[in-house]
Amino acid sequence: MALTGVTRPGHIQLRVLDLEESVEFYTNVLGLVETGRDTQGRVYFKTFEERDHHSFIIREAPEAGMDFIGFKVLNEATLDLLETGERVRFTLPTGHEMELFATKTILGNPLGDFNPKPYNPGLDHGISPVRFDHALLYGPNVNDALALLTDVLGFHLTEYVTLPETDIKGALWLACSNKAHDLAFVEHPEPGRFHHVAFLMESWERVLRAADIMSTYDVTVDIGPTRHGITRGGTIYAWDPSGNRFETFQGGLAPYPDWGPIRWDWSGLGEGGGLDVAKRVLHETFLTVLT
Ligand code: M3P
Ligand code: FE
Repeated sequence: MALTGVTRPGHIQLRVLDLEESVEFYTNVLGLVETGRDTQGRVYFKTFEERDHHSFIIREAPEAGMDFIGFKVLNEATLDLLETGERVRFTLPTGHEMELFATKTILGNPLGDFNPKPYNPGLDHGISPVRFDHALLYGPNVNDALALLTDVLGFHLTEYVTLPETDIKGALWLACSNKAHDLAFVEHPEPGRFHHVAFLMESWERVLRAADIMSTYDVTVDIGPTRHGITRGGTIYAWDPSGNRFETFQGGLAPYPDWGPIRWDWSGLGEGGGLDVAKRVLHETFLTVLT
């Protein structure tokens, strides 16, 4: 498919409780590269491989969670079509702030873009994911968010879970590309809650290496290493020092928009292995531990 309109996740900004502790964590454990700080005290990061100036931003605040998520649109003309101005920021029906942008400073990466080698020692610093991949958000009105994201912004629904004893969609996986998802939601009474930010790993071996690194640095792990039935991605869920969950994610389905969504019911999410193929339980933390 041609990527037009909204093309991909671009960045996410999280709140952390202690800035320097978090900079140390995201630099040395995750292996992200710090690319700048601004006058508001925010710290910007990219993965080693990413080209844009930043994909991950943190700021210090009394409570952890997500400030906003940004998606890249193809070009300025797309922004004009969708709204107006250089950046479009709006609140989703779930209470989350989303912004669209067309351009960002490009730093490139140390592998270069001419006859690049596949390897550089920088790739081995910490977990060192390939890129910021997706996020899972919790809030009310996920079906209104679904309508907005599909009807206006061109996302397609790849998988969903129906709430117990109903046909009502209570969890959604949405893509603006042919990834298993670029953004996901779970219905929740409190608006604007954050479940996790996911970083793409190059391989299952790199996910297992991430588990070794988590053990080395005493990172608290939530689930995994295992595979999600939903998306089929290999995964670990773990927490940063502020309690924000992050995921090291790999592989998974690459659905075309014409496939139509895969349907799961509530037992499929739990005993059916939707969340955890190996254990086949609905881990309590999945529904209750949020920032
Ligand atoms: C994901 C994710 C679940 C499947 C999730 C797949 C939670 O990549 O967003 O964590 O059932
Ligand atoms: Fe995920």
